[in-house]
Amino acid sequence: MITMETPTKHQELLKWVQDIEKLCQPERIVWIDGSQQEKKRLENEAVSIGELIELNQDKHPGSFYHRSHPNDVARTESLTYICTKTKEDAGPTNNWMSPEEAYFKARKIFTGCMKGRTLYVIPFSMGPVGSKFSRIGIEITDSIYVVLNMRIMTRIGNDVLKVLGDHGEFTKCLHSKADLDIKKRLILHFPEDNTIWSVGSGYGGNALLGKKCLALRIAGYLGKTEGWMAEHMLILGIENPKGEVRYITAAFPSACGKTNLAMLIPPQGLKAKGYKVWTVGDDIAWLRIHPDGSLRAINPEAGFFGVVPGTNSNTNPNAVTTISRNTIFTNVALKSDNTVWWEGSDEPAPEKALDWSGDDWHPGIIDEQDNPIKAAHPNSRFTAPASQCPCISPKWEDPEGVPISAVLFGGRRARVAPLVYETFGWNHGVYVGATVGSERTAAQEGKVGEIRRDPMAMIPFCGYNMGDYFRHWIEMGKRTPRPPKIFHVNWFRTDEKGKFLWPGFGENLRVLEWVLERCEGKVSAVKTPVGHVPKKEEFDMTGLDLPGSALDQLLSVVPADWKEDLADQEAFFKKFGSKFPEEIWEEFRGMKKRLG
Ligand code: OXD
Ligand code: MN
Repeated sequence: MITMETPTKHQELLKWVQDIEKLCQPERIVWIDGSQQEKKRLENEAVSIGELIELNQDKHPGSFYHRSHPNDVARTESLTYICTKTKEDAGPTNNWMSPEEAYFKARKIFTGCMKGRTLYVIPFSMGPVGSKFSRIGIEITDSIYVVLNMRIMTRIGNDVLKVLGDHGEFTKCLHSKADLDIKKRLILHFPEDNTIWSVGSGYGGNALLGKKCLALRIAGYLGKTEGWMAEHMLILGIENPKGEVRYITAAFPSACGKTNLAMLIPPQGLKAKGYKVWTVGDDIAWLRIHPDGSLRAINPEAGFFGVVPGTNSNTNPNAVTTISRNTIFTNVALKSDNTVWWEGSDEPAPEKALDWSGDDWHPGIIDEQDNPIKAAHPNSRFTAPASQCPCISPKWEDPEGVPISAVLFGGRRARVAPLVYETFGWNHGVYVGATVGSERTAAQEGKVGEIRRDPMAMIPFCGYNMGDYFRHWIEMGKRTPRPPKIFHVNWFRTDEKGKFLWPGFGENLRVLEWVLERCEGKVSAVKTPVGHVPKKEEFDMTGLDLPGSALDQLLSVVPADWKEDLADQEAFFKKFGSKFPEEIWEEFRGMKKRLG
C-alpha cells in the first residue's frame, strides 16, 4: 500500500478512510487537492488507461469522451434503497432495506473490490465553500471518471478540508465500480448515519454521490430535521425591462426540459421589451427561510450534468456554448476526427461514426428487430462547468442565496392541465405539487395516457417517508413570513390530433412574465375551480403567431377531465395513510366541491 501524507487532522475522517481501506484493499490512496496540476495529471492518466478519450482539441478544447458499460447508462431506481431503522420511515414510495442487511450485503461486494486500484478521497462542498447553506461530503471512489466529473459538478479539494477543520460534520460517501455487475449493484442511503454506499455502477446519478444521493435524498432528510428544503428544482432569474431581477424555482419530472428552461433565451417580442434571463441552477435547489422573511435558494452544484440528444442552437443555444469546451461527453457518438455527434445536434448526421457502445454506425442502420439504432444513447450526458454558461447569474454563487418569488410545478400532460394557473395559496400549492405527474407516452411501459404521479418531481429523490415530506412542505409555508406564490405549468398540452399546442422553449418566458406580474399584483386573472388562469388578452403574444383558438384550448379548464383526475389523486394520496397531512386532504375536498 502506498499512502500520501494526509492533508487533514480530522480524526473521524482519517479513521473512516482507514476503515474503508481495510475493507476495499486498494493499492494506493490519493487525497484529491483540487489543483490544476492534479487535474492535468488525472486527465492524462484517464486517457492512458482508456477511461477517457481526448477529443479534437481544436473543436472541443479541454474536452474528453467517455463510454460507460452498456448495462450502466442510467440511474437504477430499482436498486436504490433508503435504509432507515423502520420501513415506515422510508415510506411507501421508496425501496427499503434495514441498515444491518444493507451494510451486510454491500460489505460483501466492497470486500477487496479495489485490489490493484487507486482509492481517491474527494473532499467536496455542495454549495459555495463556507456558505451557511452548504454541506460537506467526502467521496471515496475508485473511478477516475467520477473524480473528474465531481471536479466539475462540485467544489472540491483542500479549500473544502480547510472549512471542514478538525471536527466538522460531513456525509460519508463510499463508491466503487467494483466489477460493474448489475447483480451486485446497490445504491444505499443511510440518512440516520449521514452515509451513502454505492457499488457496481459508474453512471453519474449512481456514482457522483454529491448530486441525487447527497443533494436530494440525504439533504432532504437533513432539511426536514433542520427546517430547510432540498428540492429537484431549477433556479432562474428573470430581469424585467426596468432592470429588476426576480427569481423563480421550477420542479418538473426528469426529461421535461428543466435544463432548457433554466437557460432560455427570450423570444423576439420580449427581448425587444428588454427582458433578460439569468441561470442560477438547472436541477437542484436548497431553500431556506432568510431573516428578511423571504425563501432563499442556492444551487448546491457547480456544473451541469445534462442530457445531450436534442441540444442544439434552437432548443438551447446557451447550452451549446456552455458545452463548447472543458466538457466531458458520456455515451454520445464519436466521429473519426475525434469530434462528437448526437441525434438532434446542429450538425447533420455523419456518414459513419462509432456509436455510444463503440460499434460502427451509419445513418439508417437498424437492429435485428428492424428498429433504428441511435448513435448517441438517449440518456447520453454532458458534464460542464456552470461558470461557462453565457447567461449564468452574477448571483449564482451568492452565499446568501436568491429570494424566490414563485415556485412552479409542472408535468407532461397532454390533456387536463392548462398552460399555466396560479394556486390559491401555499397549502393549495402544496396540494398541486403533490399531484404532479406525467402521462405515459407510447415509449413507456404501461397504458398510454395513464398518469405516473411524481409529487414535486421528487418520487425518485425523497430520502424519507413522502407523507412526512408533504408535512414538511406545509410547515415551511407556515414558518415563512413571505412565501413565494405557487403555480402549475404544462408545456405539453396537445390538440385532438396529438400535436403540441404550445411552441415551448424560449416562448415559455411569456408564461413566466405573466407569473411574475401576478406575483406583483399587476395583472388580473380568471378564477376557475383549479386556480387562477390568465385572461387571454393579458398574455403578451407579440411576435408569436399562434392561432387564437390554440390559446383558448391551452387555457381551458374542463371540469369533467378534472373529476377523472381526482379519482386517481385520491387513490395516490391514500397510499400515505395517516402520514398524509390533513391540510392537503382539505385542499382536495375544496377542489372536489369547486368542481361540483
Ligand atoms: C437527472 C434526473 O439526471 O433527474 O437530473 O434524472
Ligand atoms: Mn434531475
